[in-house]
Amino acid sequence: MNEITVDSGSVAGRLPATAVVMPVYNEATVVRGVIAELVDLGLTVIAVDDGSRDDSAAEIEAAGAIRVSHPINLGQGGALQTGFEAALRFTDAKYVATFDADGQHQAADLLGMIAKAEEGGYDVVLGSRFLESTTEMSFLRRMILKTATKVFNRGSAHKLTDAHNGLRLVTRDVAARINLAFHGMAHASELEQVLTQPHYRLTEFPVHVLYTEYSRSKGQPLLNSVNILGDILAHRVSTWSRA
Ligand SMILES: Nc1nc2c(ncn2[C@@H]2O[C@H](COP(=O)(O)OP(=O)(O)O)[C@@H](O)[C@H]2O)c(=O)[nH]1
Ligand SMILES: [Mg+2]
Repeated sequence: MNEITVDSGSVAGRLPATAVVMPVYNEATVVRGVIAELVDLGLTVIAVDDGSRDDSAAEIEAAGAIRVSHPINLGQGGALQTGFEAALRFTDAKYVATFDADGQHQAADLLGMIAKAEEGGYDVVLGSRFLESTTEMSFLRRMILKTATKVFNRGSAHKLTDAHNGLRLVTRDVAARINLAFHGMAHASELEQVLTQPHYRLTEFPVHVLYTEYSRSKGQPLLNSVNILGDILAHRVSTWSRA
């Protein structure tokens, strides 16, 4: 039983059981703190160590998460699929969330999303960086993400303001219907497509994503964004050609 109060309201007296699926790849320097904050709030964290070559596995265990490991790197999509399956198998969670391991997401935003799902009876709550303008990012990244979202919305029953956000919350029933076939980064559009089916009660929730020196230094973030756009276009083309 955890009393939680968040900006957007409160989950009256009780935090519903929520499993947080966290894809982890070489995040040893930060992942312990990110997990510990969620565990301290009463959330169950399922961290999927995707063949990390650093000490992520030990850090995950020290932080109190359930660790699931891939012997080789399957990419973020594969890690999320493993995480959804583990959440269903090892917990009785009412909700399953996805949350990045690198400190870019805020625990308070997740609590707000749980509160919103509880109060509104939503099946799917998707984090959005563009509902409120608290997230600072470069002009180029903003343009790429907005373009990717526009392309996504053309074929989607639910119109989103941010079609590629790693902070999401779904009910257990929705989680049970997720079956990602794409393992690499292409899962992003695939997952969002599954989650925006017309019969789902869906809403977005404003989230603040931190672009830190660490998150920027990890890889090629802008190139990632271009890849996302490519993935979404490729997915759309394959959907159209099958229609
Ligand atoms: N399991 C797994 N997680 C990954 C992989 N690549 C990235 N991640 C994780 O996915 C999350 C988001 O990745 P990140 O590189 O920060 O992407 P961005 O913030 O969307 O640009 C982080 O928690 C990473 O540790 C991967 O190959 N496998
Ligand atoms: Mg990141």
